[in-house]
Amino acid sequence: MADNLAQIIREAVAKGYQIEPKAFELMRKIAENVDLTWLINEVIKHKIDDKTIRAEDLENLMKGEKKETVEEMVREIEEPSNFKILLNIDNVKVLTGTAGYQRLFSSRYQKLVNLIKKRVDSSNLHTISEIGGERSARVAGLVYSKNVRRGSATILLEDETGRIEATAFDPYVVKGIQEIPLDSVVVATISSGKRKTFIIEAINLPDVPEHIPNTSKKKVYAALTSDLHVGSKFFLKEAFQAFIKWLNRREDEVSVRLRYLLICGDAIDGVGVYPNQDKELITSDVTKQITELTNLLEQIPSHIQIFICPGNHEPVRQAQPQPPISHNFARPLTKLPNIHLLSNPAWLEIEGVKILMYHGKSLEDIVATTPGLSVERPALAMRSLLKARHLAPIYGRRTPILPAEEDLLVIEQIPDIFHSGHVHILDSERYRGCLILNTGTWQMQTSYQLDMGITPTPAILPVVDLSTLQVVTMDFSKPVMRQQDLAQIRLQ
Ligand code: D5M
Ligand code: FE
Ligand code: ZN
Repeated sequence: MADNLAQIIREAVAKGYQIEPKAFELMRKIAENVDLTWLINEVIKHKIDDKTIRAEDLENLMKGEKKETVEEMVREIEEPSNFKILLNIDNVKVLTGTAGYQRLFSSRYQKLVNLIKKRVDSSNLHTISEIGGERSARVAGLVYSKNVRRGSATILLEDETGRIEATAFDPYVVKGIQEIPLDSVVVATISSGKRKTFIIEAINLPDVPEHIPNTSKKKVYAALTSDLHVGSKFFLKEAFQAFIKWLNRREDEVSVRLRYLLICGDAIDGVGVYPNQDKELITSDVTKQITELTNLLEQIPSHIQIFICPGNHEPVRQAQPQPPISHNFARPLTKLPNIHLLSNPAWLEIEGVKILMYHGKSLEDIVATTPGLSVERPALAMRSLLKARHLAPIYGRRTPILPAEEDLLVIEQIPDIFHSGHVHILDSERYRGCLILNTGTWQMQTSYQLDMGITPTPAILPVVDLSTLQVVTMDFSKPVMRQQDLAQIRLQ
């Protein structure tokens, strides 16, 4: 037995583990009665970062406090996956021209007013045509324009009965107006001022109510990511492969219990997306880029369900909502049974957790027009979208919006997780029970981003425990390319 003990200890040390003296004592005592090889292997399997074997580890296992062995965990994860695709937009009735946009905005207004009516006491909600009496009136309207000055802010508000120009002087209300995206629907309390002017006494976005998020009954993890940019010279292939290897090794609880991978747009780099992009592409053939993406994703264990929505680099219509990548391009991907191609945006329910995926193009417009917001904190810009209950409220800037019968960019339900990318900076926030995650990128800084002053946070993967909505981040940024290698690529 003593020989056996010495052998077991040697093996554990060779694997990089230290054995605490108390643990050593305990092992000596129990060596006669317990299968020590099994026990130590089990302890090691349950360890993630900790490299010390302690007496408690052994005791807990023997007491059966660590109820599950890895085999049990694996059995559990082999249960069928549990997800529903709640909204996948691939057939929109497209309209044209001004009339098309009028229909779209009317749909937006109706949907948001219905949401507002559920949220606030709507008994005294008036139309714009009814404003002007002695008393102040509450109206729901679309912010057509706004002009924020020092000490006051004027907005032009529109509903189906007309338009009204009204001004706020209260500093709190003026600040509120600064944060309201153009073309969003608000509830404003308006009173009459002197000489046929109107005063805004209060103004609010529809917002989401505080809610207790849905969570999974089982302990399962979902990896949320975006912006791989496969095909770009700046795609960090080695780092992404390190992620795939980690998934396959299944050495820790997170990788064992990881059942879902969400890719929120820009999976490939596409072509003709920004000036001189071709100089930064490994291949300017989109089909080859998709094949390369497929080659990577097929190495992911097949029990992991993969959901992919398009971004502004995919070969699909740019006007939002965007359909899933078409079969023409996606054929290699569709051969993998665990891959699900979704629209942008898309709604999912995974293990009971409601997830909104939206690539995030409109974040550029939100950041550009809202004082205090910046690309460094994309989760705060995402919070503005949640408050507006709309994924791309601002019309006519950098986010192309499709004229359609129905506005499918309204955030009609309350997500438990709101997932975006595009900005290439990992960031998260909690807002009223909702986990907001902007999931960064696997692409190093491009020359374009260098010019724009955008410093990405590549190859850091957030993984969400769906039973608690807690996030752990896995850092695959090493091995990354050295800066001098990058400089060389830029020079080419
Ligand atoms: O976007 C990567 C990053 O570059 C993201 O932070 C937005 C920014 N970006 C992209 N396009 C533009 C334009 N046209 N103006 C300003 N900033 C932009 P990606 O979609 O991966 O190229
Ligand atoms: Fe991107
Ligand atoms: Zn993008």
